[in-house]
Amino acid sequence: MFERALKNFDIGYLNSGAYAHGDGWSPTDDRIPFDAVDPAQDKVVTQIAGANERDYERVIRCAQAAQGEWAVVPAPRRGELVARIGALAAEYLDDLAALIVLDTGKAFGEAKAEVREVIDMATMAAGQSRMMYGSVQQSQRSKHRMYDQWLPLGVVGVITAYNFPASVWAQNAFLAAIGGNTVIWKPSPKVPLTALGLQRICNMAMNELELDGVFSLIIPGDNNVAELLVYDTRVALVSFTGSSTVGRRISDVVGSKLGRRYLLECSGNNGCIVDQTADLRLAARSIAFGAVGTTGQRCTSTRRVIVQSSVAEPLIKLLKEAFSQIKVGDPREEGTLVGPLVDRDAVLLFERAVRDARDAGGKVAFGGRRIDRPGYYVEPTLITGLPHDLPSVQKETFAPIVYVFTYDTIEEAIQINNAVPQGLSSGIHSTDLTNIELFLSAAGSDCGIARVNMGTTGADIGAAFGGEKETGGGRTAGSDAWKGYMRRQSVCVNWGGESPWDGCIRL
Ligand code: UN1
Repeated sequence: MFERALKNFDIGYLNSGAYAHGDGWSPTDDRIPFDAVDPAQDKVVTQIAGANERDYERVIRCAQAAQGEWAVVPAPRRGELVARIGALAAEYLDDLAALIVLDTGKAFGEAKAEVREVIDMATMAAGQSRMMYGSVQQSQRSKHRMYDQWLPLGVVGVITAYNFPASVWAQNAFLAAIGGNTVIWKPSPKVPLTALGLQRICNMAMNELELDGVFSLIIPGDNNVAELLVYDTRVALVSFTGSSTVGRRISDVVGSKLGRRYLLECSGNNGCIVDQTADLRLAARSIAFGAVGTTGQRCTSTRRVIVQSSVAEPLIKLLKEAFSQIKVGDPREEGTLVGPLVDRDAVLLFERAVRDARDAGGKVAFGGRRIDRPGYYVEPTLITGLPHDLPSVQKETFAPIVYVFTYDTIEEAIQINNAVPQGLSSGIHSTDLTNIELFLSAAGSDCGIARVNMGTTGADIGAAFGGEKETGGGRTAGSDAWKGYMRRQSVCVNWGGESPWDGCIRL
C-alpha cells in the first residue's frame, strides 16, 4: 500500500521541494537534499531537494500574479475548486493516509481520519463560498445604502507543523482560497510526503477546472528560506501553526508592518477537570485517548488531569487500566493505537520531561520509558504528585505524558486549569449543572475550546479552532473563521442625488 501511494503521487528517489503553478516543479539539481524519514522504522523513505531562495521567489511571483485573476472569480466558483480537491482527496483517501503514516508514524486509522477532515473542510468551505455574508446597516442619511462586504487579502502564507500534515493546511488553505486569496504552503520539512501528495491533488483539480495558480508549495530544508515568507511584504497574511516561541517571532516580524496580518495557532497545555459527580469510566476513556492519541503530539492533547480529591484514586486506577490496554507499535500493525514520536529529539524531550518530574518528587504511575526497538517509541505515561506550577508542567511537551493534580473546590480546579501560559483546549467531566455552567462562565475556563464530558482533542471542524494567551488568539476552520482570511469593507452608496452641502455649495 505504501509503495502504491508513493507511485500514485509520483514520489521518486529525489523530489522537487517547490511548486509554482504556471511554472511547475522546481529542478532538483543544485539544491541541498534532505531526508524524508519514516519514524516508525527510523528509515529514510526518499529525499527532497530543499527549496532555495530562487524557488521561493518564483513561487511568490506566480502566487502574486495569479491572485489578481483569482480575486475576481465568483466565490462559488472558487468553492467548486475546493470541492473538487475534496473529492480527489476522497478518491485517494488510502494513498494520502499512507503518506501521512510514512511522514508521522501515526496509526493508520488516525491518518484516515485526518484525510476525512480534509474532505469535510472542503465540503464546508465550498458551501461557505456561497455564504460569505456581510451585514446591512441602517444609514442615518436619507437615500443611502450601507453594508459590509468581505474582500480578498492577497497572497496568504500557510506554515504548518508536523503533527497534522494535511488537515491543518486544509483548515487554512480552503478558507483562504474561497476568500479569493492565493495560497503558499510551507509545511514542516519533517513531513514532506503528505505535502507532495496534496499538491499533486491540487494540481489535478486546478488543471481540470482551468483555475490556475491558487495553491503552491515550498518545502525548504532550512529555516532561512521559510523566513523569506515571514518577512515578505508581498504576503498579506501569515497563518502559523507550531510552537509559541516561533509564533512570538512571527507576530513580531509580521506585526511590525502595519497592514500585514498573522493568524497564530500555537502551543496548548490542556486541562481536563473531573469532579466527584463525573462518570469516571467515560472520563478515563476520553482522557486516555486525549493523552496518547497522535502519540500526545497534538496541540489539543490532554496534558493535565485536575481531579477532585475524593475520586482521584479510582480515576487513576481506571487510567492505568486504560493505558495498559493501549497498543503502542508500528502503525502498519493491526490494532496499533499509538505509533512512534516524530523523531529522536522528541524522544529526548519526553525523557527530559519524565526526569524533571521525578526530580521534583513526582511519581510515575504508569510508563515513563522509551521502548527499545527501532523507531522512536515511548510508553504512555501517567505522572502524579507534582505541584501544578512546576516549570516543566507549565510548558508543552509533545509526548504522551499526562500529569494528574488533585483539588478540593471547583473554583480551585478552574484556577489550576487556567494557571498555565497557554489557552487552547479544556474540558470538564461532571453531571453537576452548577459546576459545568461555572466552568463555561466568564469565571470559568479561559481557553478557546471548552468541552463537557468529552476529551480535549478531536475538534469538530464546524467550530472555530484556536486559543487564547500564548496559543496566539487565531481561529481557523468553522464558524465565522473565514473572516480572518478576508478584509472588511464598509460600503456606503448615495442613491438620492443630493449631498449635505447642497445648501452652501451650488454647482
Ligand atoms: C494541532 O494539534 O496542531 O482537534 C491541531 C484536534 C486536532 C488538532 C489539530 N484537529 O485534536
